[in-house]
Amino acid sequence: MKVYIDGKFCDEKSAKVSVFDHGLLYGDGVFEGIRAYHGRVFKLKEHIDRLFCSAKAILLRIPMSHEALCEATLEACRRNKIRDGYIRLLVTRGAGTLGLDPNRCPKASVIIIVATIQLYPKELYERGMGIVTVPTTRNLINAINPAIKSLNYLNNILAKIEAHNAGVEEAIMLNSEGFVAECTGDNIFMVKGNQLLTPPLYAGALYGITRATVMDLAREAGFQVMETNLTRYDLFNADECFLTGTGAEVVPVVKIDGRVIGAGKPGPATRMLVEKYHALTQVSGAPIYAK
Ligand code: PXG
Repeated sequence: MKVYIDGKFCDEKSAKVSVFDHGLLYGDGVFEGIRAYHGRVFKLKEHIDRLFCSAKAILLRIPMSHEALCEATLEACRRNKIRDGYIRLLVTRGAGTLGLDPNRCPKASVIIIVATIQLYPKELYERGMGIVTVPTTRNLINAINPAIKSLNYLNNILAKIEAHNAGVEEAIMLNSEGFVAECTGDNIFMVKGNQLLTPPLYAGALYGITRATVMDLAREAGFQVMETNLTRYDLFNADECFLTGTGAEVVPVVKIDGRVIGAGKPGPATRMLVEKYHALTQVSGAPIYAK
């Protein structure tokens, strides 16, 4: 695979960053995880928009325009002859000194890695997954706001380890007030009657692009979609629950902390959204190759 680093493509073996890069030293940077389907990059503009918002929040100047970054992403797919895949785009503060001061990092680095994607097993979508709430809480919004997709994911990684220790793939993270924030790399939703509910951003959720897409699809299908604080009690008593994310798409959840959710199998609203989301990925996105 060819990796884009600061305007050049190099072989993955020689794709290296400096040990003085503040992305490595301090997790000082931002990133995006993007998918390509059928020769198109899904929601490319939305991902680049969010990258710029994350960068703005940490006072990181991305040394490229929005358009140039979209084009570099498409070119990275072309160089790797990708039609379906996963794109990891990151902007680090760049190489500096061993001290914290970001002013000693003259130029941010832009890296684009294109890869194939490791999907959850198909049966997980058919049977649904079990998840648990973990002890590691979400970062405070007045610390590193979780809306920033920063390179510092240790909070989420700890929660992921705790999920694995409990024998499941994903973890529900609560915020410091005890409300549901989201999972380690996915947003969370519950269905109750005709309502589709998900935690608001101020609860410590990421402004998920899959989240926004699924909310639109649900509204079109006649659901009342609301962002509201949720407790574990609300989730336990939901008709249906599912997770959304670029990698996972829409994944049904059938068990939370040992409580069976709804009928214990993926429900009709979830199945409808899995299908509608999948259908949308097949027909929309920024074309990688000229027609
Ligand atoms: N919450 C968090 C904390 C995320 O990192 C999502 C929700 C879903 O957002 P999108 O925009 O993708 O719908 C994410 C993004 C992984 C992995 O390897 C997943 C994400 C990021 C980094 C790695 O599973 N998901």
